[in-house]
Amino acid sequence: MASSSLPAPAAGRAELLKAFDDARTGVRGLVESGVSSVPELFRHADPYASIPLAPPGVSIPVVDLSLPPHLAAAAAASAARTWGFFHLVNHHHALPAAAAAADDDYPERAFAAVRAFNELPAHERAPHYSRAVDGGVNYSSNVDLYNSPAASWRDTIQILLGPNRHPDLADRIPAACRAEVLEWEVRATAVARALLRLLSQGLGLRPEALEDASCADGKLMVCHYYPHCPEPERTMGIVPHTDPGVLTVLAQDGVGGLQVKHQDEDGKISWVDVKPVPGALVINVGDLLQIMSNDKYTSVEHRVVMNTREEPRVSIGIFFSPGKRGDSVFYGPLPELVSSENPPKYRNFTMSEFYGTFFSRDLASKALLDNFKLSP
Ligand SMILES: O=C(O)CCC(=O)C(=O)O
Repeated sequence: MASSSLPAPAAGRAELLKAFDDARTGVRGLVESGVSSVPELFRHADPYASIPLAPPGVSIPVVDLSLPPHLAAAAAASAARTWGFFHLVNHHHALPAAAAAADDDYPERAFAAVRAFNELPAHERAPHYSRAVDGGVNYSSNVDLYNSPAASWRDTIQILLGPNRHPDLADRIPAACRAEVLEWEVRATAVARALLRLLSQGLGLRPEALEDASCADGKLMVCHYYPHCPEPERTMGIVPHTDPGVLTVLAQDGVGGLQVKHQDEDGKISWVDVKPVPGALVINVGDLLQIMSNDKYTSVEHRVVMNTREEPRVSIGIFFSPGKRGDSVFYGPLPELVSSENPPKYRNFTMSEFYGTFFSRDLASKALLDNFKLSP
């Protein structure tokens, strides 16, 4: 009997993942091919099904960069301690006056450019598709595609902006969004520096303490594109996770979907919608800042849920982390913050150990901090 008359054996998950990756067009490519349901590879069992959504009206705190620095520092420190997340308004105050006045079309111009790249015809996107990190830029779907139990509904351009910026970095960024994402980098970096000064002050340190520890020099930009999803309740945009770095500066367009896990004063845990606020950036504390602050600041789980809107969603995050790397540079709780009354809660480690641990897990594992925790 001819073997072609037998039903084809069901392809295994590994083969299906490879076939998806080999198509080189991401989740957007699935949508272009007309899928009307979420393929099995992308189906998630909600690990947090028992955690309710917070009632409307509950939202992350707001920090206003136009306030006098001591008030802004107090507000940022309080938000970093209690929520690990906040909206930052009047962020143009971080820019030199001339730049702030010149053009306030950002980050919207960067969103439009990232959307334009993702909506190029498949044959124009595919040559950029790669998981290789050595050139400093890659466009792919799900950084943890081969490590996670279920893939998520998003495609991403990753750009390693520092340290050790590739000399040809700009040329490697897709032309459709090159100028705009690099302009956004300048603005977001000024914001991160201003916040690091406020957060240092909030710890009772010199304003320069976190910048001197090179915390604005490591920069990874992620430009996420979440295509419209035919069955939003079956998948996720990004699974619950904490960010590994020091500080994340995130710009989101008006579509929404980001949620933060929050425990209120009565101990009740819920998912809180981070509704888009025009003109505001979303800022969050990463695992490294929780460690460096010896648990004074909190790195909090967040996720992106899909919604029924027809439009795709775009967000652009920059993860700031220490730029000083190498086997003789150690990080841990800042020495100024530990004493015999307040002993260190974490051991010291190098950045290569830290990121080696981060990349060996799937994004959703929550135990990154536990690898560095000292027993009480
Ligand atoms: O797209 C978003 O709003 C969040 C992205 C995010 O959490 C991440 O890139 O780690």
